[in-house]
Amino acid sequence: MSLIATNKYTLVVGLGLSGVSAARYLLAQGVNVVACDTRKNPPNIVQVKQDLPCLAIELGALDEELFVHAQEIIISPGMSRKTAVIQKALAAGVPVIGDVELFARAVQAPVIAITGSNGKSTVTTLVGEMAKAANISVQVAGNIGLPVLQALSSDVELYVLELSSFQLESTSSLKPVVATILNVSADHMDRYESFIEYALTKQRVAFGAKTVVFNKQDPLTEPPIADGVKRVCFTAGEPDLKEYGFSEGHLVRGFNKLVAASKLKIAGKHNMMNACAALAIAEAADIPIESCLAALKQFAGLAHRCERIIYSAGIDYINDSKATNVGAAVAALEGLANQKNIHIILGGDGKGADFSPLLPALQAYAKSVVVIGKDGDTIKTLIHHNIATLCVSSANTLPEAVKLAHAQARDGDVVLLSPACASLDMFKNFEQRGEIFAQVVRDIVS
Ligand code: UMA
Ligand code: ADP
Repeated sequence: MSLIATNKYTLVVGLGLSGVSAARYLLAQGVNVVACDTRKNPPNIVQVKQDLPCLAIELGALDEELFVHAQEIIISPGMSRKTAVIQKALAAGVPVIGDVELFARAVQAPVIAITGSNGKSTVTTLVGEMAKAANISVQVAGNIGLPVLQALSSDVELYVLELSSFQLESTSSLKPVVATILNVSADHMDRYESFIEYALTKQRVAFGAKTVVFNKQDPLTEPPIADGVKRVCFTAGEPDLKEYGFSEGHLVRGFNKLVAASKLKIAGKHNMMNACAALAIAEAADIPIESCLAALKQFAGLAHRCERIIYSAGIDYINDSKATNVGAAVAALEGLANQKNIHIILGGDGKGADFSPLLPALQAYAKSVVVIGKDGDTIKTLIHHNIATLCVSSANTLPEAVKLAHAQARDGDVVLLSPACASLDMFKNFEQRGEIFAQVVRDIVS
């Protein structure tokens, strides 16, 4: 408390990427900033202390006094608003906002805001590429990795932001030119009390939006919005006039064929949805369709998302490490299978998920399953009870799991890492999990 005895201060909670960017931004504006983090050693703390010598830092157990006396709190996305000290501060009347709200207060250029349970990074990147192809000075940022405050610049003509539910919890005045929820399936059930609470948090993306782009097949993606807000929709099926969708092997707008799916470098039904969403968003942001189609034809997808590592001896090895929830793993099974030909590696930290929505896709498309990680046994038991004929084995490590899947695979099969779980119980992040998978696959087949 001595740090703050006499001063008015803004409290930054969390010293990860978002917290450090918020502290840096506020200090540059002459604000008195105190930062705290429950971790005794948050990442890069030595560097942060060196770069921001004026930043007062408190590490370890959170001090309630620091919270209730702050003028404003900037909360990091990884920290829940339900944390006791945050609740105390809110009760004391202290505003609690996130880095995206700070960004919203400062930003001048239009913002496209993209959320959803799956496909955010893919669609955000694709829309960014479409804007680039139209020679727009565009900046992609947010949950995709670059904190929004670090992306603020007067040179930017258009921001394309990927926003997580965690970020949306503490954002209320972004007023995007286009807002979209791509899809809603259960995720982060260790943070939200119910699926509805999670879905409603996603709907915050549409606050003050000029146009809302929604998924016609997923009612939770269409938030209640005021009269006068434009709506554009996309679908995986045949669209109505002025809608984006899929018909006779083509992406279409109404009856108008735009591009054959076979001309694209991305594949799978979920990616066709993503392409339609990106086209609908781009139309709402006035990006010319010719530029959009040129960018779409070039777009090869992102690493760790249904990424082919190698095709060897008639077997496809696919890294879908970014499938950190059940919906993404179902999309991979449905998108990659040719009848029952998939050997899938599942498991990790399920974040409180109900895995049962995996069962129909496993029943239809999986030839074998290997489970790993914290929730591997839960998945194994669920499958044993519901699909007794499906062979499920356990592995202690990912390399062991890859070897087991490989040993069972035959000509025409797919070996797929699509864990339906977060990676943090066994790996630094999903990228490391995907890289280990790819390395083991290469070692095995070479
Ligand atoms: N943490 C503590 N104590 C604290 C503060 C944080 O233990 O006092 C923990 C959190 O629980 C979390 C970790 O530290 O496990 C990082 O949290 P953070 O809020 O400091 O995260 P940042 O480094 O600021 O990164 C965040 C997003 N991370 C989260 O929302 C958890 C990044 O998304 C995002 O790229 C970055 O801001 C820039 O905008 C990552 C993510 O996993 C990729 N997002 C989740 C997802 O996609 O499912 C939502
Ligand atoms: P996010 O940023 O929302 O996590 P990504 O584009 O990084 O989305 O993809 C994450 C996972 O979701 C990958 O496994 C990918 O194959 C899958 N995925 C991508 N788009 C969709 C979609 N429209 N529906 C379901 N799953 C999807």
